Amino acid sequence: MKTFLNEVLMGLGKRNKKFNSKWFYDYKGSKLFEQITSLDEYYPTRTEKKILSTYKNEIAKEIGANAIIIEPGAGDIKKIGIFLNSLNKPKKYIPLDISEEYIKKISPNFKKKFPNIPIDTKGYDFTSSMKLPFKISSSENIIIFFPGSTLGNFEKKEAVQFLKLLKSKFKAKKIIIGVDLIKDIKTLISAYDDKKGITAKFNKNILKRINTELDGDINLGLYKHIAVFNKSKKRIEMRLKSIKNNTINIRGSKFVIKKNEEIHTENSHKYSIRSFKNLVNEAGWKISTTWVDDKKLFSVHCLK
Ligand code: AVJ
Repeated sequence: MKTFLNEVLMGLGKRNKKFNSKWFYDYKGSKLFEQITSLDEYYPTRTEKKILSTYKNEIAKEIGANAIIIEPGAGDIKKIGIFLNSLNKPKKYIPLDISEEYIKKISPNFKKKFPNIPIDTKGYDFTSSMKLPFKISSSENIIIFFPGSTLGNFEKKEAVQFLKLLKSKFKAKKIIIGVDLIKDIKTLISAYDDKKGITAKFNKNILKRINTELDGDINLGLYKHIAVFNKSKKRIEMRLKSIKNNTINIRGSKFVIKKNEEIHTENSHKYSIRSFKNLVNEAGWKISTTWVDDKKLFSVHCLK
């Protein structure tokens, strides 16, 4: 199994050091991400919410009756509520999150707001090969709700694989998915490098976790948050840049980090409607509807 320890040791052992961005999300990291979503610079969350609310009836029509809605990486569960009351007899809502502690704290709120909709909250890493923590039957109207442009964290190949997996493993009939769009670089970069420094804290949370959970000895003050736009790959990359030569010790393994060396911590791919369509088709899905805001900052799609 790929544990946090294994992946961190592997990631630091590489010439181009990197961590998987899923490790941001312990309880603390999930809280920090919640703060990011209300920053002025971070346009995706509010824009996507607006799209979901403007088109909730059309979305409900796509979803159809008696849906079982599964949300991988559900986080604060704030988006499903936007269109839930527009749905025709939704059967069940299954939010999944890598931080069980966080999602279990969040779900009572949902129960209060929607007492008539059964919710089955699970701590589950949707990128793992572990078997699903719930029973599923392909005769059900299974809908995957995957907002937030979480798909953007995957490399292209992984994104295709994941979309395929939603059919083969999750038995999805349709997918409602949020995808961030390519736009001017300034807007993109400031969304990932905010003035208040919340994104910097979020990025460094991974170092903090290494220290507390893996007995690491990283001096957090020696690392600087940076966000750059990779033009050829059309993605924001977050990195942690060391300002001095230093060493990292983790349970008997020692790593030497040079001044100005960077640890790559996240990719956030941006798409055009066309490049997203190509990706979707490669995975055997078709776009049935696309909804965007008037500034074309963000997109929501129904795949079938
Ligand atoms: C939760 C993956 C959609 O990529 O925009 C926010 C995470 N990272 N700020 C994104 C994130 C830095 C976010 N996703």
